[in-house]
Amino acid sequence: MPPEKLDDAARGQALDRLSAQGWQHDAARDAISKRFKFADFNAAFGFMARAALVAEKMDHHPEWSNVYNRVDVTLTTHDVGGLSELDVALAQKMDALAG
Ligand code: H2B
Repeated sequence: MPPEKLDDAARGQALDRLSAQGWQHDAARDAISKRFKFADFNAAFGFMARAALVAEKMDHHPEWSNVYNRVDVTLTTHDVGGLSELDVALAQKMDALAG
């Protein structure tokens, strides 16, 4: 089943929850972003390694970059040109992995 773009009600509900966890919505792209900060590079890269395995299992992949202890993540569903449930699910999994 291909993902579906969230409708306005579902997007609003998801963003309410995600913004409380530090995710920001880019309305122009219909994407969410968060900066994760860790103690050091080892912790940041460990998070990326664990998140990469989750992303590959979901077949849903982040746009992200790393500088030392920082990981900047943007999630959107390229196939639908905006947010889908997959982005919400991956965001929640990333938050759980980041502890
Ligand atoms: N990741 C993201 N973020 N968006 C997508 O639309 C997407 C993906 N599509 N990973 C998947 C892969 C698709 O290309 C494969 C063929 O399922």
